[in-house]
Amino acid sequence: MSELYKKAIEVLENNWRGRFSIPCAKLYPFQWFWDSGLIAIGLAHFDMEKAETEIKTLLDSQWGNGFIPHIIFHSESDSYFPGPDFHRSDLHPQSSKKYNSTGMTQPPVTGFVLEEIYRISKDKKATLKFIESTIDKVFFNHQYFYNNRDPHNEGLVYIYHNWESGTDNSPIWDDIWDTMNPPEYTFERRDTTHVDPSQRPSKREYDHYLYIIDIAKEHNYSDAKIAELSPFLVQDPLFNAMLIKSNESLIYLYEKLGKHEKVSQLKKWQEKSIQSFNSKLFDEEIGAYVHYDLRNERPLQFLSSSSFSPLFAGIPDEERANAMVEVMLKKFGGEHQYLCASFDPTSERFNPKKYWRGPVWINLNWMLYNGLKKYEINDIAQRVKQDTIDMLQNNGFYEYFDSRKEMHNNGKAGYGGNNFSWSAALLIDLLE
Ligand code: 9WN
Repeated sequence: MSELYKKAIEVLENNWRGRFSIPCAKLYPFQWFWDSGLIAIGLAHFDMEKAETEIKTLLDSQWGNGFIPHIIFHSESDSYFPGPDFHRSDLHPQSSKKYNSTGMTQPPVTGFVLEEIYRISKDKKATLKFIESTIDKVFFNHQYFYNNRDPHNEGLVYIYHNWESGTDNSPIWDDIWDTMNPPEYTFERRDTTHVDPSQRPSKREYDHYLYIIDIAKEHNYSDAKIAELSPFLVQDPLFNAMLIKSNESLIYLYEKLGKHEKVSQLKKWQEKSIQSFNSKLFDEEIGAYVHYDLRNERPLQFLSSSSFSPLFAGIPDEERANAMVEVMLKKFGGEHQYLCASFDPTSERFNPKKYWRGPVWINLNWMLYNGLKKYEINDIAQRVKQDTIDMLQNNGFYEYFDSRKEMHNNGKAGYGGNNFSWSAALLIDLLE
């Protein structure tokens, strides 16, 4: 076992809180939806019981309507803002009676995480039993999305907040902020006491984030009202690719379990989703997938690492996949760059140090690696893998990394939180 692998295990063990993992001490002291799923993949390699517990705890937070929140506030903590008192998700009539949480969600990774855990397991029979006890909750979550987040019945679900995207202050959202003029809020930021403010979103960006929550709260988090009124209503290629990838895994696992009743519904969703995804979200001019602003009925024509995430879900055909990779290499893959920046490095909105406005994130790299392998684009897949290992090796288990190679000479090119769980978890999976 290499030193790096051992350190990754240490990070995960330190971030374990008995029934779930925190993404990062102080900065993110609770359980987060997509972090939890991705962390479980790493845990499964050395402690299957913890991996299963992680997922069970996450699914235990599910609401009466199938919704799963983006943060589950298991404990009180004054090191994070906004907490449960600001979110007030209890206003929703079907919210969890057991846990405090937010009233927004995150990319639905759980379906494919169950398949990953099954792939990793050395005791398939026992793991299948665990999957049997949890899979219906994941199906219920997908049903929530298709029934409540797809107003035009297109098979594409919307997100109503940038925190639902997981790519929180992507420059893509700038176009939406331009359509809004929220009040100036008075509040105490906590993130900027843990991390250099130049690597985090601005105060004005936070005003927008809080304002969207206030609109949702005013209507007790009613999905119908949010669809009608939220200034942020976006069909996100990353979010929808996660749903499609998870649908595919649920089909595979239900068939394995010999439970065929749910499979026909999943296949119906899947067919419509893939069809609309390819016709509505692919941008011929850009040569990759882009976000669609449903509130203002317009595509948001920007390249980001989300543009390539459909490879992971097998959405483009081979010809399109290969053409997309050419676009990626041209814009993101020069010899002085690590793959893959989170935003188009040739754009004037690119910022190599700031959160989702440019730095490389390990979860998106992990998806890209697996997506490239799926299409047998093996040389680029190997490059993504090696770049990922090098960045972690040179700097530590940071939250995000500078994509410019020259910045990596002194081990200070890791940004955001350190000892970050999914960076460790997905490294473990890459090294296996
Ligand atoms: C808000 C926990 C989360 C990740 C997100 C990442 C960041 C939170 C924040 O941290 O977002 O959800 O406070 O900045 O952007 O992807 O899930 O690691």
